[in-house]
Amino acid sequence: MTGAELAGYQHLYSGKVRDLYAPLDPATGSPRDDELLLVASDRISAFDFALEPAIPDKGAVLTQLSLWWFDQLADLVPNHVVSATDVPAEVAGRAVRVRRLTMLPVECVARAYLTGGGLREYRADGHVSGVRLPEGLTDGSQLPEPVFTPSTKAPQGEHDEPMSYAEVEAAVGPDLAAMARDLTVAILKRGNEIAAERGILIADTKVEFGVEDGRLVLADEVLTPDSSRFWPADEWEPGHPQPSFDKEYVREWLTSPASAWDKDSGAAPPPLPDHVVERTRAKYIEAYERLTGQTFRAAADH
Ligand code: Q0Z
Repeated sequence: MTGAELAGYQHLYSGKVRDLYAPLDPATGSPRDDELLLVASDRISAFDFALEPAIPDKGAVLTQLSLWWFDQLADLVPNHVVSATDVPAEVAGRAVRVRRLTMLPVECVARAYLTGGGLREYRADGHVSGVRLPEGLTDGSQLPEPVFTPSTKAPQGEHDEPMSYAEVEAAVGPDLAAMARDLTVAILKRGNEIAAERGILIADTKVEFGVEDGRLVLADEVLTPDSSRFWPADEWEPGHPQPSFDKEYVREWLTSPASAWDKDSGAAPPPLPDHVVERTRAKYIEAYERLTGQTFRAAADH
């Protein structure tokens, strides 16, 4: 359910798995320019396709996990959260009111383990985002230190392109560039310190910052499985692609003969069977419960 209409809010935008609204001023009926409502849906994507059906409670799990991380990171960086409770009942648990900020025009990525686009860059010339790496690294290798690997914010449906650090400096100025780099790396380090105790590795993460009075404010979602690669620590074995903590069953089924789907055909994937939906839901909840040490409770239905 996209739920484009929310009483008291103007729908602004829908991404593949989330929706953005502006609260309406009750006095004037016009959209406020100082706050937004971020709503996480239960939609899931894989191989760049939105899949069906939705994963029950995924939006709430990711929203609650992000809120928990904002608290864990509060001594490193202020965040955009206004309220997680002053939201419409039909999106309770999966929506957050936030301060509307001027966003940095950069996807701030840090990598602690080598895979994906970072691995492709390393294989080409031994560097990732301008940083020279040791020889002999392979898919899944831990990096000596997390590396800031920023990228462009591509329009929806297009892929983000790597940006050099000099391009980030040119886009936002050297002071904000340095703050964004240092904070992104610090967030991933803190994330991994906490996650390691719970058997999860965070290979890489993408964060978004707003600017307020010349300072950076952590916005959007943070250290969720949709913005980061979570790997089960006990299965970590460099040398091949690592299983995804959350989407392993989805990817395994979609690429198995059981789905009869060819991911390179351009055709839309078939609907996920119930057992894949149920096991995937359980993985999201397991990630939340392992990381936070709290039992996940779904909000009552409305
Ligand atoms: C985030 C996004 C979507 C959720 C804009 N605090 C902020 N101030 C200004 N803009 C944003 C934020 Cl978080 C902002 N996004 C990404 C899209 C649902 C988040 F559809 N876009």
